[in-house]
Amino acid sequence: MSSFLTQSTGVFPSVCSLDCPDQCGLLVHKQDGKIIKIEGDPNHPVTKGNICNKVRNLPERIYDPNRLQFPLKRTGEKGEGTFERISWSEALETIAFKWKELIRIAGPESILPYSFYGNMGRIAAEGIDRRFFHKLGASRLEHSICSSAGAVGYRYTMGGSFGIHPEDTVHSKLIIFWGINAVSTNMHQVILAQKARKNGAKIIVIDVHKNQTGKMADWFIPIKPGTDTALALGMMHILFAENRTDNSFLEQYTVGYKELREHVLSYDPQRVAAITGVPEEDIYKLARMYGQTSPSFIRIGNGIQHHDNGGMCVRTIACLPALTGQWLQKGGGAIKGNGGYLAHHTQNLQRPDLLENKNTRMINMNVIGKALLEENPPIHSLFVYGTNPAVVAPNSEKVRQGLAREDLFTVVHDLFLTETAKYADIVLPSTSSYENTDFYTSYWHHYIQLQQPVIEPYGESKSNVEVFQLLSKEMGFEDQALYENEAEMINQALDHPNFEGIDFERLISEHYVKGNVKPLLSGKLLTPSGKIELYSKKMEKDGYPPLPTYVPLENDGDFPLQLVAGPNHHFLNSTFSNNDYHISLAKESVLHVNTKDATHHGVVEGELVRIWNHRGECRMKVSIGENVLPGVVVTQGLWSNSSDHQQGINSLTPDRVADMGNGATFFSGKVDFEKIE
Ligand SMILES: Nc1nc2c(c(=O)[nH]1)N[C@H]1C(S)=C(S)[C@@H](COP(=O)(O)OP(=O)(O)OC[C@H]3O[C@@H](n4cnc5c(=O)[nH]c(N)nc54)[C@H](O)[C@@H]3O)O[C@H]1N2
Ligand SMILES: Nc1nc2c(c(=O)[nH]1)N[C@H]1C(S)=C(S)[C@@H](COP(=O)(O)OP(=O)(O)OC[C@H]3O[C@@H](n4cnc5c(=O)[nH]c(N)nc54)[C@H](O)[C@@H]3O)O[C@H]1N2
Ligand code: SF4
Ligand SMILES: [Mo]
Repeated sequence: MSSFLTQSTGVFPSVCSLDCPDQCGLLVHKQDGKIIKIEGDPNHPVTKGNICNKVRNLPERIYDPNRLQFPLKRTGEKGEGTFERISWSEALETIAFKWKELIRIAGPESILPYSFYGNMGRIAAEGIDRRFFHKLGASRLEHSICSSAGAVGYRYTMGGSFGIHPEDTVHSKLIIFWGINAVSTNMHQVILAQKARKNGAKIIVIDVHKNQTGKMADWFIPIKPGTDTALALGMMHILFAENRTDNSFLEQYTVGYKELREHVLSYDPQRVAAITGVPEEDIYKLARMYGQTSPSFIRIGNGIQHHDNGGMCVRTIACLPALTGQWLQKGGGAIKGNGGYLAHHTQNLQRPDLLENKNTRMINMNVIGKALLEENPPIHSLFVYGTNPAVVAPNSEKVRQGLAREDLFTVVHDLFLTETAKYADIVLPSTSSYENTDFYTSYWHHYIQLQQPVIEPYGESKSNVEVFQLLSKEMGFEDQALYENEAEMINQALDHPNFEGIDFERLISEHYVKGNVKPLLSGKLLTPSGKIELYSKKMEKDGYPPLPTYVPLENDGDFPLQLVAGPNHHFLNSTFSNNDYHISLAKESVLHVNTKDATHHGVVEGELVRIWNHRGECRMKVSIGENVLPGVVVTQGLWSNSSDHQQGINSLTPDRVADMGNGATFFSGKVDFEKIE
């Protein structure tokens, strides 16, 4: 038993389990066995006691009266949300009976696990589950909804998810937040940037929306959605033309700068201004500031890569720091994601050897609606955990149609009766991460942390580990790997050079431990040449232009407005959008509209509008002003469909896949709107 559980009152170190780069160290206050308060742990080396309001108010979610306590069986129509309580043994027997039958009749690939990072714990999110589904022989899921286009693009240039050390950015003199709403989504990077600003740094924000982050910038640069590649190429054009490049760096650490120099000649500022909407003089000003200031740091966000051309966009921006030799300066360079530094032994943890058929099909999670409706041979069963596809996946009308199939046997394991769970045949209650043992590796800072159970499981809820072990037993699987405990799995995962000398015991005693992180350019990069690839032969082989190239967004139909529907400050994806307290903080969803478009559409501030396109529709109020460019509309938050505020925004978003990584294209959709009389 965890030592924390034996003490009914006390303060216990914990880690935020949400899908957020900051991965804060927390102090959980417990009284009489219940969490009464959550605050930041000042001892965490990077997050230093600061946390967001969402998690400060997390007890409201953990003890939300709507939280699931018991397994449920559906009694009404799919999607309706009528269920009755059943026992765990009935739930497990029902699932195993159905799956054994499906495996016999249609083969194991007729079963599809569908998951994401509602809990970032390595064992919960991509450990025990992988072992189980490998053994089962289920179809595999391509986990591409979040950052895969950008990750692939960045990898072509830099070899993997390796950027600079966040703590070093206090030394930066120029910080560009590029397509990231960091005030909401990476608040500790903002704290570091504010420190740098006290030392004289300037902060630039390049975004399609002047949101919280744009408002704190020294210079906000509005840009047309999906055109950032052209802006970066325009900057390169000026840097080369005005001899502002670091040629000895380029010579030693990069491949292809001469080809790039020729190539960017065609991206003259006049042409780039026409593409991006950024005035010519601003392109010059930006390029010159970037060329003159060192160290300079670019925080590359997820926003720019949720587009048809998102992979190429990140690949292109990632070339910029090399042009001025920034990677050798403390606080110079970029961060897209730093997950590479804390990569663990995934084979040990996930045990792909348990999967007999190495050709098992792979389903892209971004097209789950289409897959449920059209995949052949069909998917007959879906097991959803750690995600809420009815709300978060694109083109959600299709997703809901797929989930509504009478011949689809769906199981959802979650803490709440989410929109997705309402379509389930069986719902299993999940513990929160504060009830589990797991380890966490940030994709921004360099620390690994341990979560030990602070409270007993809520009601009859069970962790992912327990659920997959019970299912293994029920299925009659005997492999030892399916029954190992958390400490054993953690030690197997940490058997990796990044974690030399770190094991479960050390995580218990130290709680926050730094991975074995080496400076980025101290050895060869993981690109084919070992250098920064401005010209990439590998891209050419993979069917892309070998040099950074601007490709316009796909035609998304004859609608006048580009819709950018991103995260909400008070939610974490759809998490918290079903908790009254957090809804009260977020108030209501609004559509930000430029004054010109509002006039053109005949709407005034606060009016309710219907937004639609060929995929679906939803409703919300308009907020009119100059925070978005004409031709662009923005809304924030993955609200539950059933909340009064709006129908799901993803009814409108495209399920096309991006240029790289089969990534999502949430922000490349077009819409129109009209006033509701
Ligand atoms: N509060 C809160 N924090 C979160 C989340 C949340 O839901 N709420 N979600 C978490 C997750 S899973 C992720 S992936 C991250 C995402 O967080 P971020 O990396 O910040 O990504 P987004 O918020 O999706 O988009 C960032 C910005 O890109 C802008 N943008 C969209 N298209 C373009 C474009 O073409 N060009 C430019 N320059 N800008 C563009 C958007 O207006 C937005 O301000 O946040 C994590 N943190
Ligand atoms: N329009 C639009 N759509 C988007 C985005 C956008 O910017 N705009 N962002 C996209 C991005 S970047 C992402 S990452 C996705 C993410 O979307 P999701 O991965 O679906 O994230 P959440 O909505 O937070 O849902 C996580 C679910 O996991 C549950 N959960 C938490 N802990 C556990 C656990 O330990 N076990 C189990 N079984 N369940 C648990 C939570 O209760 C919650 O219901 O959304 C994508 N969708
Ligand atoms: S959501 Fe992000 S900022 Fe908030 S506590 Fe968790 S890791 Fe920290
Ligand atoms: Mo994400």
